[in-house]
Amino acid sequence: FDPNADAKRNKIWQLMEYYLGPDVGSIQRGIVNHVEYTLAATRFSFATEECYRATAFSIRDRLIETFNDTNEFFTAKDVKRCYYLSLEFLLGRAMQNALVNLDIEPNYKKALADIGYNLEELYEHEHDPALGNGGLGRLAACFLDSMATLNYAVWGYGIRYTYGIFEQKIVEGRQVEHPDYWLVTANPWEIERPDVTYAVRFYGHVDTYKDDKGRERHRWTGGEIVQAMAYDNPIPGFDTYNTINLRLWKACPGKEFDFHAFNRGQFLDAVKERQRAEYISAVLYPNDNTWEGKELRLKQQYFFVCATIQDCLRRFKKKEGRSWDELPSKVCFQLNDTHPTIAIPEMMRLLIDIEGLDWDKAWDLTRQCFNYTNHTVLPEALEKWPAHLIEKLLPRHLLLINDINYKFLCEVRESWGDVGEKLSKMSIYQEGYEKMIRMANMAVIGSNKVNGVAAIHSELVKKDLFPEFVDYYKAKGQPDKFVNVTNGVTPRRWIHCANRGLSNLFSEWLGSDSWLKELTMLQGLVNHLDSTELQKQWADVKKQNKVKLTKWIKLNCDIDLDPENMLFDIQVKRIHEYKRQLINCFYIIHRYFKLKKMSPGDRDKQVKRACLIGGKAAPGYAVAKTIIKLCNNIGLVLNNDPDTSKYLKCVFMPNYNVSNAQTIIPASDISQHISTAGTEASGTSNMKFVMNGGLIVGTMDGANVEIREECGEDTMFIFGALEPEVAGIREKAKNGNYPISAELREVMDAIVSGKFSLGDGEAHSEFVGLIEKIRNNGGGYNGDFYILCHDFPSYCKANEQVDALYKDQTNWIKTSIKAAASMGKFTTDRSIKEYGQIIWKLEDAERPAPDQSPM
Ligand code: NBG
Repeated sequence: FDPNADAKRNKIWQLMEYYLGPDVGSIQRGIVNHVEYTLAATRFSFATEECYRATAFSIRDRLIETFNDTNEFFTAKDVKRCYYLSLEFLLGRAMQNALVNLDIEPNYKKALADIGYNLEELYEHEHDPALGNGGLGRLAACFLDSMATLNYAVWGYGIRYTYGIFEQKIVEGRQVEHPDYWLVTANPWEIERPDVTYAVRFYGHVDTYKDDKGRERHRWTGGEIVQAMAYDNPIPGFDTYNTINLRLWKACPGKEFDFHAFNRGQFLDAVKERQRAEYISAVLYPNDNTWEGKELRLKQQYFFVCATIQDCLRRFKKKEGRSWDELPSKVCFQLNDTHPTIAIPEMMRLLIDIEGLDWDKAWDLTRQCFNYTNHTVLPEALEKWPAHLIEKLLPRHLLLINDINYKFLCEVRESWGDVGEKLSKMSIYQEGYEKMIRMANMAVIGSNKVNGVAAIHSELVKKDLFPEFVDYYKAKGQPDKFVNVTNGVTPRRWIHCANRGLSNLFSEWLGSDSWLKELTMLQGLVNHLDSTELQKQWADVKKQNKVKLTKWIKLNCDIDLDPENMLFDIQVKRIHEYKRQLINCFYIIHRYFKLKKMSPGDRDKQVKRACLIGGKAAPGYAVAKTIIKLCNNIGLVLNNDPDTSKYLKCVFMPNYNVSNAQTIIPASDISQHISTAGTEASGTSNMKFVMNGGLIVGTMDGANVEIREECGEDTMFIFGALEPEVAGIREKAKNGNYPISAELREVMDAIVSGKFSLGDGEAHSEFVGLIEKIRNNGGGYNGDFYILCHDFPSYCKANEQVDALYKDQTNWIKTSIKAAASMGKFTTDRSIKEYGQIIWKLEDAERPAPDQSPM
């Protein structure tokens, strides 16, 4: 107790002149001070790049104020906290988002204009932080925005990779990967915390010993120690004073130093050895929806999880007189896919070996604290680590996993008897030549709730992945262990930042900008559906966005589009066979052939289309890379054909990432979400497109199903087999019963004949390989696992329906408005509320408005 605390606080207040003011003058002072004192540039002349950095620092100052106060408030109220553990956070640029959420964008704009800088230009100076692959990482980023906005005491935890997802360049139609050294210009948004570090051990061995109470205990020693250092990234909420945190760990050399090596004169070698620690957090693995069993990846997983759980338990213990029984009411963890699942045995290790709890107590607490989100049912994405690798890298954890598994299987046997096959499916171990550890099984066994990310997906998780677990927990009185939380996206970034024209239109027609926090309010727009004024404004906004994208494409691809007259048809997402960019390519070729066969007069009656495709292929995914090459070659043929290029163009847009998405998505008339039914867990860009007035061509998969429910079937162009039909279609195909339409045959023949190979022998043999794999060669099983041939005819029909509706512009616009206005469900605010209520059981922890007066 400090009797002078109040006086001290008062004094500090006076010194600091209270909080930073939101007025133009205070903003300018902040920026110019950073130019001089942080950048050591001269305040009388600084470049735009310097202005960007100084502005970023000045915004960070404000974020730090709200971040500190929020945290102090959480601690004082001792609220329950949730920690979102993810190997990926695909944040996108921070500046505009921070200004919007802090509600000072207009004043920053004025402040900068007044000293000769343009705020929008500064936005473009920011390097896109891209610590994620695709939907899974972007979802985590949207979630952070909503967690802060909803005043939940949640923090994100992950890795501060030195290299984010690679930058994709297209050279001669092929993907070339460039390393994304995003920290090269330093990152003005993060707060380095050299004082927040934890030791993380790898390898070594486990001793057993008896403690003073005679209990058998384990001690993990030896091996290597690396240090995890924290970097904090403040995440401001929208329309609230709360700011939460994304804490990312960087791997650093351990604190101990081998003085023997030093004395032996091997100083440089010893330093080199230590430096290797940094390798752990060096690079994000560039796979989306596929698992790669690399030791370094497992090291990354354990590295960040070990530091995170230590950090969270330390925070829990900070309050005096805590009992461990309180843990589940104060702490919970959300596992973003199985990637951080090693956190479960790590928690057990810390509770048992370090805190001295007994096994059953530790397990009881652990099971109550963890929850697991599944993001895919694709078998190639399910993580399985060889038991011997875990044993080598994390010997203590292997013992704990054995205990967890043994005790769990005993429990099952107790309830069900010796049900051999079921037991082997529920076991953490997959037996065989090489024993494997199934991370998904461990996540289910160690979690309180398990959720999928869209209604159809959550059903498949229960039906196809974990049916035995579902039965078992039902019998044990936990029928609600498996739940659904449909994904969403944040309207702050994906409407207000990405499409200011549309945002202004919404606010004007709805009478306020409250829709940004209550997205269902968009429904109010439907009352004005017949207003020609609204329709005109709507069309204008779309036109402007198409013009902007046209410029981007001219700049990046040197291709001219006609934004006035062409329908913009967009498919942007990771390149993956299940996402079926190939069926899109087939249709584009088919459309081209149809145009070629028409008379010029008939051509003129057709809807003009620009088919825009973008996305990265995992560097090791050969088929995906061939698909990129094919897209590019189709573009070369079509765009240079004087007969048709006015009517149909095809562009592969390079380096699809968050900031490019913010330009691309608002410009769509239609977008393609055409995965084989049952393969896309949710999809989230589908939501962004519709909110921005684009219509969906899609299959009954992932969140498309729920979008259709909300917006109405008349707003979507749905085609293809339904999920329950897919297995039967594959079975029939195996038996040779698999027709291919004449239209598709023509397309395939053309590809095989070399029409799109452009004299490149290597490309040609790759293309032929693609086609032969899916084409039925004389009955028997064909390799069309994603049933492109089956879905192609209905896909063509869906595309014809697009043209028909587009020709009726008034109806098109009304449909587009109706669809966008019906997207209220798909905000992450709704998703996070569901997590908060159903899974985390969190209270609202809104901090009061800051008191500007001294005490
Ligand atoms: C992806 C799914 C998407 C889904 C995102 C976010 C993985 C493993 N899964 O459909 O493919 O939208 O997760 O839930 O990346």
